[in-house]
Amino acid sequence: MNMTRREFVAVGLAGAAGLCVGGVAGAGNAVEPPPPPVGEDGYKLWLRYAPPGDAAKNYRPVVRRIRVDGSSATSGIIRAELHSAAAALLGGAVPSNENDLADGTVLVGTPGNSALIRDLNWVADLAAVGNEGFIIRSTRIGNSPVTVIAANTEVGALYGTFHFLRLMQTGRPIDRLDLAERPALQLRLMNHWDNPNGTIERGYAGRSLWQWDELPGKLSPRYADYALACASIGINGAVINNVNADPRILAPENLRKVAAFADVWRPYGVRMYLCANFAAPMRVGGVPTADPLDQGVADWWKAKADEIYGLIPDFGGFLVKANSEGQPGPKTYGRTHAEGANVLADALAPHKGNVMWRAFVYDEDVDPDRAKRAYIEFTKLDGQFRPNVAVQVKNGAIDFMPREPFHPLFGGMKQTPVIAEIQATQEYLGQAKHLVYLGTMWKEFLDSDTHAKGSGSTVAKVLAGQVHPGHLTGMVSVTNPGLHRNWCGHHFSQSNWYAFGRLAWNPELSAEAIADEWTRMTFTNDDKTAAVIRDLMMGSREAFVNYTMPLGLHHLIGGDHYAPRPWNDRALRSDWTATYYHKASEDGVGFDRTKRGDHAVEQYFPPVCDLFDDIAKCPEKHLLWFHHCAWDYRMKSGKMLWDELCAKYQAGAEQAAALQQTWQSLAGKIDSRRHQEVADRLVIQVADSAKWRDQILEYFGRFSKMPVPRASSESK
Ligand code: GCW
Repeated sequence: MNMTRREFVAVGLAGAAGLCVGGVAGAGNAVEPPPPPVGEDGYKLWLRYAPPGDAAKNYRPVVRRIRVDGSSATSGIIRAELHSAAAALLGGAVPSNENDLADGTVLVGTPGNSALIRDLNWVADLAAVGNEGFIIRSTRIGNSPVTVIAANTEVGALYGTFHFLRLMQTGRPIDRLDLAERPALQLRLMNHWDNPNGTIERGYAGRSLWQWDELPGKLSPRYADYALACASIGINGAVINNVNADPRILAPENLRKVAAFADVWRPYGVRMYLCANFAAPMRVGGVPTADPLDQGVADWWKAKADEIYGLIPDFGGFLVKANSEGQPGPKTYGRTHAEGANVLADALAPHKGNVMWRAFVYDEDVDPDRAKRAYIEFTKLDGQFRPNVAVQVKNGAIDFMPREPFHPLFGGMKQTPVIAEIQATQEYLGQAKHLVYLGTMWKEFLDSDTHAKGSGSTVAKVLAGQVHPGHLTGMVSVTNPGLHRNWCGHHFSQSNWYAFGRLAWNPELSAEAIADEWTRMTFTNDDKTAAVIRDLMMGSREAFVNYTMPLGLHHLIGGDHYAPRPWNDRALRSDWTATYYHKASEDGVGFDRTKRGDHAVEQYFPPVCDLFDDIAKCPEKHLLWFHHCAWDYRMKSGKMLWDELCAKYQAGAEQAAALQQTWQSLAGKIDSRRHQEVADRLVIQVADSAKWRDQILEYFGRFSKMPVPRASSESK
């Protein structure tokens, strides 16, 4: 079994050796952090373990020995990671201490694999952190001061180890630790939209990581490296194929390939999930129908589930996109989404598998407004799903727009577990060309108050099962890695993978704290430089919104989902055009979803509903999502809507240019290769932001019939 993260180790050790020189030279002295290496390619993500500068001298007495109890593959991974990370961070190898305990030992284990940890008798504390949580404590065993990383399971110990390493990577104190963590959400999954032919739908970082032709015999070292990266941020599963699912993934020969992955990932706690095509009983099984109420269909799914669990005993379950964008589904047979989900759920239930049934449906016959359709369909079915079904809902009601109000199904489904689907791959957010940190966007979503059970019923609390208690909780991300050497295409897109994992573990973390730790781990621990990078990330999504779709505008794009196409009025469906959404005319712009309009606001609980409905109170960031406003509508700033819109676009383009300037100022502060690669993409971003500004304003100007006021910077 290959679980030794060959590439990471190779790169890690090379890095450690290279970085060692600076680290050792500076040992014991207050030294400047070593100069950044010249050519980092981004492969190591946030697991570079660069020496933390001055802080290292405080770490050495705490990390003088390493002792990882247990003989499983997971314990082996913990051991290898702690050793290679500590060597790199501290500038020299740290000996192991497998048989006794010396002062300054870091001890990792579980009550099951470690007598020392059992003897600590932390029964109640360990019970409180559950299966995946951990405790990290500076304590004494006998007379020896030690640091204990304890968990109920080895995967919990792995998460604790990464937490401990993160403290060192970010220069935090480690000498008086007393912390306990457990993940807020159960399902923390990557959703890959990878096709069997190696392409990735909406992928911007090269071809698929999965080498189907070579499997199951040959296992790319990247599979283990990928799992390690996931585990380092608490991600505990991956759906490896596109929701537009090729049914053949369920064919026996392909399942054997899938099982080979699952074997690699198991010790990292990354469980395997698959997207199932609803018509698979027909397309793979030769059953004459896929009607979920047909006994032959139910039997086929049951036998298929049994076959999968025979190969992958800890298989997680199925994700399904049904009756959406041409995919087959239960409605094809006059059945409901609940009936469709339940036939799969029944097949998985004996094995404790789950179904994630997507709410990304927008049948035209449900309602003329695409934003309303999923809510209408799914709230009708609330209570009809089996307990092992979670409805998987995108953060907003349309489709991963740069800014959307939260989807009203959050809080709106009271008896059915709802899990959130967010998108790290930046399909509508500049893809891998623009520097856009999405932590702020996801926090805006998670902190939104649904008022489902009074004030404080935030989306985060809904997801954690604290509003409508249920037993399945989770958040998944349509995700971004591909074969590109740096995994994500843009170095900063890595931060979105990272932020997803951290938020799925703890949705209450702040976007700023996540940006800060990612920056320190990924680029530099130098306080000043880290602060500049963090601040630039924090403003990046708002800048993107400003130069693309401010004030609640959405879907001003065409088929590539990248360039401005506000004039796009022809597509296979009207709700794939831009004009359907912005409704610009001489009398104004925006979609009237109020109580006088199409009543979409009524899908939200009061007072959210009234807030969105009242033009005077509606947050202006959502204004044109909910209101059709005259071009001379008076904004809170006192400006007319048209002038405000122009100002937003101008500010956005200026913010992109400022981002570029700030980045330039970091030359020499981080390694030159990554600096240059980001700089190259910023050239594109700045040019494209100006294009967005000019093309959108030119287009809307045809309706407003007003001139574009001079930008604030021009009027000086
Ligand atoms: O955002 C849209 C994408 C489609 C995608 C669909 C979905 C996989 O443009 O490419 O299909 O959403 O989420 O199902």
